[in-house]
Amino acid sequence: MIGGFMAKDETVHYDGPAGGWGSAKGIARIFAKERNSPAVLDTLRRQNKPGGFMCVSCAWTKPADHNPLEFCENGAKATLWELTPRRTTLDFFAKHTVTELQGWKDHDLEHEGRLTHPMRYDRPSDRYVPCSWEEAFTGIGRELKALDPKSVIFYASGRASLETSYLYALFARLYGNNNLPDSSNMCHETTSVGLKKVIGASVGTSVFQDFSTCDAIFFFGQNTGSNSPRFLHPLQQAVKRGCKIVTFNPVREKGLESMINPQSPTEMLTGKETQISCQYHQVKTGGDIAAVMGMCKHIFARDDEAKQRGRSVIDRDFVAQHTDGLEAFEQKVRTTGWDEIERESGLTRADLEAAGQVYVDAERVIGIYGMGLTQQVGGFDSIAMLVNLLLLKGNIGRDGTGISPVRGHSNVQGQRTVGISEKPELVPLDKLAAMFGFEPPRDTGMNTVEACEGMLEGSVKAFVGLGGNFVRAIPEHGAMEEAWTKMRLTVQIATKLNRSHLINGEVAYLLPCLGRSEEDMQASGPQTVTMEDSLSCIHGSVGKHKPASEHLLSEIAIVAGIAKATLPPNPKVRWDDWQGNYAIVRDLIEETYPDKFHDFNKRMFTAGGFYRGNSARERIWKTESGKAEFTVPEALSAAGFEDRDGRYRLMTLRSNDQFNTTIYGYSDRLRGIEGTRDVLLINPKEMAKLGLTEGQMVSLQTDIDDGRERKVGGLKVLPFALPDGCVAGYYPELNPLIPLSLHEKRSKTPASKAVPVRILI
Ligand SMILES: Nc1nc2c(c(=O)[nH]1)N[C@H]1C(S)=C(S)[C@@H](COP(=O)(O)OP(=O)(O)OC[C@H]3O[C@@H](n4cnc5c(=O)[nH]c(N)nc54)[C@H](O)[C@@H]3O)O[C@H]1N2
Ligand SMILES: Nc1nc2c(c(=O)[nH]1)N[C@H]1C(S)=C(S)[C@@H](COP(=O)(O)OP(=O)(O)OC[C@H]3O[C@@H](n4cnc5c(=O)[nH]c(N)nc54)[C@H](O)[C@@H]3O)O[C@H]1N2
Ligand SMILES: [Mo]
Repeated sequence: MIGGFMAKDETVHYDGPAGGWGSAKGIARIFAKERNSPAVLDTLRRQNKPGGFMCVSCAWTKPADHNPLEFCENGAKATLWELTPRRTTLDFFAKHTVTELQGWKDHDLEHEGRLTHPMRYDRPSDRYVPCSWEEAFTGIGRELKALDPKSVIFYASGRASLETSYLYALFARLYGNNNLPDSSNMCHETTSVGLKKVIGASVGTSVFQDFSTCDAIFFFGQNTGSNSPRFLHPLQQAVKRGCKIVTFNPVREKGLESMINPQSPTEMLTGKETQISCQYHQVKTGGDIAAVMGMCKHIFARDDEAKQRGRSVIDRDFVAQHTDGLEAFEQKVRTTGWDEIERESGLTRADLEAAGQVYVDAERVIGIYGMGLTQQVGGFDSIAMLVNLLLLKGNIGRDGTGISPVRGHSNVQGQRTVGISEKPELVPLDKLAAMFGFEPPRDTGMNTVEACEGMLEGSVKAFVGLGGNFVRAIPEHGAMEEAWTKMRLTVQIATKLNRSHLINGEVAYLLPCLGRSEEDMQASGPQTVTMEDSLSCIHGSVGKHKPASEHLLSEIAIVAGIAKATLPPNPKVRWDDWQGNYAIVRDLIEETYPDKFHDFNKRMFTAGGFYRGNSARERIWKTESGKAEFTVPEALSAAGFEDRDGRYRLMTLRSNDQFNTTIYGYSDRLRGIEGTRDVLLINPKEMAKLGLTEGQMVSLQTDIDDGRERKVGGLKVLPFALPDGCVAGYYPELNPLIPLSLHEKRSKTPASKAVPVRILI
């Protein structure tokens, strides 16, 4: 027995469906644990509805035709976590030294509750001490003015609103750099770079309506049940009307197997579950390129047969009119052997032919993907392969079709849309120059990996974090923590205490801000903020809850405060006006991006959000060739390293009880793993090969020979249904194992889903 569930096939396995009573219990547990007040329930009732407050958890869309309660287990947990009555007060900081707190677990740090006062790190006493906002802004401004702007990083973690993000990016450029890495750099940067290259648009092309008309959905490496649970509703409806869902994932994720809709009394009472995937393929991690190659082989074979009957499986008209490069791709598919495909994907020819046949039979197809594809050395090729597959039958730019990456943080896509980018070519700099009367920097800024490299070599001197937990989320944890303390200045804008606040530069500030669910009162009255969801719809969000402390400022007020203390006066740059009325900031966004944001203030409460448009959806291909591009992958494996005896491919996973580095608890309910996160998941066959027994403690060591030892110990062996040669554990605990050099080739997204490791017994 593990965690109350019978082990099945000798592997840890939860037999219940996603959703159902399990999710209701998950919410109740956090409600009790955080001792939230009943007023919080009102916030939940308004969650993700027009005029309400937009969830701080995932970026899944907020449909116009919403459920009576449009939130999921994890969205509720995120809200309850933000609205906790607990406070990390000045007393707490007086009691504990920073060095002592470094020994605390991620869960315990955040569980202390909301930060209440602006603070500065006092090195002699090794404690955070209170400081006034004025002191903080003046102190930060003084430091920034003394530094070379090129040596300063302005990170953002994907949660801050469009208004804050626009001003934050503007501040960095007025100050003098494009060093604007975003959590997206660790996440969907492969998408931004990859889709831009092959279809000329950096975000997905599907809209919500497409899920009501598609005939098949192919799912690659996205864990809907835990990471975007509200998405299970349209999936369940799709299945009920006959849509086929085919999943590729090394892990049998519960949400993609079956669900009970917690919004349906009948389903809850009868326990009737819907099977979600009609085929579930446990592809080897890094094996998706090969898997899609196999499907394409089948499609070409069916097309050859159809030709003899004067027909065609491939949409030749679409291919001729809209695409480039089919010939080279087709040749690659035809010359790649099934033996290679089976070896690299870990799947059989029969499996891949069955998946390919679903594609052949479907008129309208959507391709979904998440971190399973993006966080690989060959992530670009994996995404490009999925696009190849879709292009064969014109499945982009038509109703019921599309490529649909599922984004992470609630506004991570929007942050990029309004200028948080290290890539100046993606930002209308000339327009900014004219609007604000300055010469913006034109050189490319640093992304996350480059910022880390800069810290390691000492060229990066300061870090400003707009949310997030950078030091904990990045690869190369050990060396990075050491390098971090060598910086001159670190500034963290945050709601709760986390590990990144405990590894400080010489001068360090911790600035507490309002959460999105809280009322944001400014000179012109209560404010609205906006965000962009995964399907490119923009929504207004109004926080109504009483702020956690009277000393909190909004993120915009903090950015404005730092900016005013740092920059010389400029009559076109009116921080006080902007801070006093966010509608003026929305006007600036509209002026900068008129195509996407026309009538922004008028449209922001449109039910279901307003769509900001996507050229590829209109079949306008803003690529180098002017067409959608077929791509020949560089290699069949996305892992980017050779298999060797004793070497395993490690995936770092999220549990159902966390939001990134925020650990709500120790229950990965949907995988049946309870009570600990320090685990090594491995299949029974590999366990037998190594002579491992369940519960045995082992260490993992990175199997890369670059002169640096990376090891994590104290991991409990749990038998788990994974493909041979693959092992798994949790992020962020295993981040010390990920070398900074192991990243996607084009986008530099850290390759957190295939790290070469050895198991030390
Ligand atoms: N509750 C909750 N919600 C979240 C988050 C959270 O931590 N908790 N995080 C948010 C953020 S920032 C993001 S980016 C998203 C992340 O959401 P996802 O994109 O779902 O990311 P992960 O859970 O890291 O991994 C996704 C899946 O990839 C699979 N996988 C691993 N390797 C491979 C492979 O080689 N091929 C294939 N096909 N699959 C593979 C894993 O088994 C896992 O099921 O979720 C967002 N939503
Ligand atoms: N090994 C491995 N590493 C990974 C990943 C992986 O799958 N495997 N995933 C990567 C991905 S996809 C991502 S997106 C990154 C996540 O990296 P980050 O976005 O940097 O990390 P989070 O854990 O989301 O940040 C949590 C902190 O944000 C702060 N916070 C919460 N709400 C607010 C708010 O409203 N305002 C402000 N200012 N602060 C707030 C709180 O202080 C909280 O402690 O991690 C990446 N790292
Ligand atoms: Mo993410």
